[in-house]
Amino acid sequence: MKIDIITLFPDFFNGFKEHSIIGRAIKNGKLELVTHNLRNQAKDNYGSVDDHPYGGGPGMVLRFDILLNALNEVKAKLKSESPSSYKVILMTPQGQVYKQTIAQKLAREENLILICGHYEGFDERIRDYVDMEISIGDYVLTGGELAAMVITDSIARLLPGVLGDDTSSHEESHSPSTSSGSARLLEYPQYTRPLEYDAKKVPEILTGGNHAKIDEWRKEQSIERTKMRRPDMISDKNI
Ligand code: 6GU
Repeated sequence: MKIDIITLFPDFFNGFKEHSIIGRAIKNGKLELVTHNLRNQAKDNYGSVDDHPYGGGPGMVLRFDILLNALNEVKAKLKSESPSSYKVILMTPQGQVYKQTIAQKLAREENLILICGHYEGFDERIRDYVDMEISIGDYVLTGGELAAMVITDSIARLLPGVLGDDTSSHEESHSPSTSSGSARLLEYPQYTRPLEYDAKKVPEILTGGNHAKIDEWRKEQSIERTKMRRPDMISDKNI
């Protein structure tokens, strides 16, 4: 999978690209992550990429020509320019609210192109050139970069071979349960050594060696936890 990110702040992604699971996925060739500086599209000596909004109002707006040229440059460098081989995603608080099922769909694409907005926004006309608009939640960020990292991270960990253990991305919170296509449960509680510390003990069932019982306990814990913490995620038909 290749992810191209169009941004005014490519340096934001430096730490993200270098460390931990994402860093390793890039080194191992499972993920290619390329940032493109929108500033390189500027036609004047000042490097300006934004301008005042027509009709007046506060703030600056990212220019349509700058955004479109950046997008076309990225597309031209793809291995295949066939529209079926990539998806263009605009990062905006006005987009569809991101969730795990979207991550799972996007993880099947060959190429993603993420466009990060900044300042007050971008010229409306760029919307006609994107396949999808994504928001990562109901709050406003200063720019799309953090959102682009959230999306990249959530997709990268679903790519084959990126997590050490292939099952670890399946069992956890927010993944579809295997028994029902639509159920989403939070993950059960996990424990490791020491067995007892500060008078707090690990539940006995986990050390008894009865794996059927352990599975049953974990499922119950998942359901209880989801009911308590995220009743919006659950309905009786899902269990
Ligand atoms: Cl994708 N961009 C911005 N600027 N703010 C957001 C967002 C995106 N998602 C949630 N808030």
